[in-house]
Amino acid sequence: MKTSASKLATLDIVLNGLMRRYKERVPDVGIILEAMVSDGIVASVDDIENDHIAFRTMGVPQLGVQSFEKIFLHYGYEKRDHYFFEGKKLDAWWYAPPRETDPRIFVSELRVGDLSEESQRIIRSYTDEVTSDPADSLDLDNGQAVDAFLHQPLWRTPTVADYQSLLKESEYAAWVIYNRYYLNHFTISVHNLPDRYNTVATFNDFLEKHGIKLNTSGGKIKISPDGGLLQSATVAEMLDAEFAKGEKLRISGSYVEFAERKVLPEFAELPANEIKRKHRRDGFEAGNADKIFESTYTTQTGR
Ligand code: OOG
Ligand code: NI
Repeated sequence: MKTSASKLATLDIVLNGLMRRYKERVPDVGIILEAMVSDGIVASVDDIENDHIAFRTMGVPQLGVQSFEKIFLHYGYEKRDHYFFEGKKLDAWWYAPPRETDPRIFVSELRVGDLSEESQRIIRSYTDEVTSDPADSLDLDNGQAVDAFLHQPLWRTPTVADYQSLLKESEYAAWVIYNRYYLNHFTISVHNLPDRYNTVATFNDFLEKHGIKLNTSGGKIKISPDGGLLQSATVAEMLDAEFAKGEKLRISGSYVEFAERKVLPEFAELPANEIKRKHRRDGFEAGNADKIFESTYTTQTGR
């Protein structure tokens, strides 16, 4: 189905709002984009392709993916594959965009009911403040309203004690209780970059030369079993976060990811200048994602 021009214009407002706040929160973003321009990899930051963006949610009835996805389904995104992360107690889905130039979206959700009674009690004490699905009362055709919604606190500011208690059982839970719907990462597509930078391996070298610290969980390059999707990610930036009663704690914020999508075997003979997004490996890979989640985990940020 073709998405109307007005919906696409609203989607642009929402995506721009997300990226603007994300850049402010994650200094690595500006460092990487500026280095790509100054090293001559791209002429302008507008030439950089955003492979996908990602969000995290709490799996409680009135919130979670079923609520969050209403926003992007409205703008013409289509729900695709499901992924399950048993150890991390997460579900995730990805959404294909209405235009080839828009980022894919990856949304995950904590299986709250699988946590201990104590963690569930803590989480619900916050999420119960949201008494009905907030996406149902949001005017999705008002880009400013949606932008404000994505950056407003859904529940009260957590206490340091609750954050630390959650952190012990689920680093993901602790991340969401503080960071909520802030953009978790955006992803630079490397496969269309000039020759010396168009693989995750060579792009990682460029990043490390500029002092960027990479996630090492499962190795710096995460490779799908079919060999078609290669990913790497920075270690999340730390935030001086203000908690309830003015308490402060340094916690994980957001990070940046890099993706290389290889041309599918059936299109191997296509001339390079004819290769479009649809000719490359699409979607995600649970084994890669499992390691990328750890970009915000203390096992990576504390290295
Ligand atoms: C998402 C991790 C997974 C991917 O591209 O597979 C991911 C997250 O950290 O919330 O981004
Ligand atoms: Ni990602």
